[in-house]
Amino acid sequence: MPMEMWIIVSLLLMRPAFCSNSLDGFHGQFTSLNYPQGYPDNVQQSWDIQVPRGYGIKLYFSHINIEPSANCAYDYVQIFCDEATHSPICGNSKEEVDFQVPQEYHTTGNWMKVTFKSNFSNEERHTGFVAHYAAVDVDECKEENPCNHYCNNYIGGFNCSCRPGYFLQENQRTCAVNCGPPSKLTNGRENFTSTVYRHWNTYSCEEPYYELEGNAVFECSADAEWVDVTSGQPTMPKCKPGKYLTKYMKRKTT
Ligand SMILES: [Ca+2]
Ligand SMILES: [Ca+2]
Repeated sequence: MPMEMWIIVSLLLMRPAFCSNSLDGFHGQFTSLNYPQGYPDNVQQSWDIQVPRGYGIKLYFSHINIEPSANCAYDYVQIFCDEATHSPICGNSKEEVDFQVPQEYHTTGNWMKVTFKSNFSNEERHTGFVAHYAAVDVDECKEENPCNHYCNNYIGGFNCSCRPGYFLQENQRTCAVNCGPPSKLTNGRENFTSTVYRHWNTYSCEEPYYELEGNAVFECSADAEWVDVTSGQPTMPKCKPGKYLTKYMKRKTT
């Protein structure tokens, strides 16, 4: 073989093996390169695991045999999930007494990344690892407590429900009472954007012919009743004839 060819072949053999994989099933298994024959030098592998929304991921290793080194500086497996990076893993789960096969890893999000990296040498053969993952339900009611009344967890999701007399708001999370439309004011009008708990209604009169007597601002209370925000009472204000109208009426009667 000519010299040039030898150089090309040597460079190809030395070239790091990059490999990126996507896994999107409900469960699966993956291994380091060439498992169980022993992984090569200069390997970089990564696995992006994605399960459907509403599920988290459980991951565990059934076998690990990676060249041991201080802080796993040489060769290692590493896990990224829930915006956190876990410590690198290396060593041998079978021979080393002190080595503990890592416990299961759990995510609350539906994505996880696993990377494997080997450096330029191994003094002896190391078989690598076997990892298993599965989609598991996330109990959103425990993790987030997203509902203000009842939270109902189910596999792949959750929903909220309300105590009697309340209804679920558009956000599908919070429960509120509904006061219904506020009472009409003779010679006046109502001004409100919503009729549910804690929303306000402001009365006004047909100025300048009528003037408001009493308080203008009412709130939908927890008892599903419009109450005056100042007094807490449901006492309605009134629209009384104003100066113009009083003069006009006087003129008309004289
Ligand atoms: Ca190595
Ligand atoms: Ca769930």
